[in-house]
Amino acid sequence: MSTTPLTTWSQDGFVGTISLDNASRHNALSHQLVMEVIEALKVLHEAQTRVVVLRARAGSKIWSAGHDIGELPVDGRDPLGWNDPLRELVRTIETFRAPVIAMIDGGVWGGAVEVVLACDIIIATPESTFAVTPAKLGVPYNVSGMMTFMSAASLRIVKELAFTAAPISATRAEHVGMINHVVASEDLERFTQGMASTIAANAPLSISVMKEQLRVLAGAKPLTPRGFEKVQGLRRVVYDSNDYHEGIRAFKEKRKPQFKGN
Ligand code: LCV
Repeated sequence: MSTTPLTTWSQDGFVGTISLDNASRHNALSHQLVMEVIEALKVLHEAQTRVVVLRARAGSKIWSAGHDIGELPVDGRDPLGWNDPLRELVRTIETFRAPVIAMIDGGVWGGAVEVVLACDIIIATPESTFAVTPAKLGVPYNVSGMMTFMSAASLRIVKELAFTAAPISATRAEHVGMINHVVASEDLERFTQGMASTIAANAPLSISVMKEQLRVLAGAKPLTPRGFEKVQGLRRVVYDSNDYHEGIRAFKEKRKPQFKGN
């Protein structure tokens, strides 16, 4: 693990800001970067922060390239199991006491889309895009991640994003209700800070309770134990497959993968 920090954070009054800052890897969600964000959230929680803005350093062309593909396991282990740092980050954001606003200017890929969708409010520039990539890499997706997607968009949109793995523009994402606002790049910070200040001036306890109520209610989907075991077990078919290895190999070799469906 590098000792150079891959993120920065700050607090101004009741508003906290966490900035992804690893341009050379397009803010890929490596173990280190993710743990730094989780740590920053813990510190901001202790500091009574009432709203957090999660952003990339100004000028980043890519908000985040998603899970660090170099860190995906190739030994038959579940790539996105319960203890994966990315899963922990999603849970930390979802259960963070105060709202987290994702401020996006650039491409958002793979697991980073889930991180963004786990945030409470999403504000993006028209140039931003969102790509759901497991099918491009041959990776199985986790069950709670699927639920995050289903809470963020209609089933039809989730299917299109998941099956094509193609980026969706911020304008379309706003149109289908996946994100809150599309704001021109030059107005993004002012607009986001304005919303953060509005939230910070409101009653924090009322907001944190509503956030938790909405999280519990949105996740209250009836599912039999057998149904859960089925959707969870299905994932193994993918991470045990040749295509899973091919997807990761192809990315590392900078070529198009040749998927065979086994
Ligand atoms: C490690 C990277 C990455 C990266 N990891 O720049 O949701 S799931 O299931 O799919 C989950 C498992 C997941 O989130 O997987 C990751 C999904 N992400 C992607 O599919 C995007 C992968 N990245 C790209 O397609 C390109 O990097 C984009 C289009 C974002 C930017 O292209 P560009 O030509 O501007 P490079 O590809 O040259 O990237 C710069 C360096 O960052 C590394 C990449 O390998 C390269 O390293 P080198 O300088 O050593 O060649 N990099 C980029 N993304 N996710 N490393």
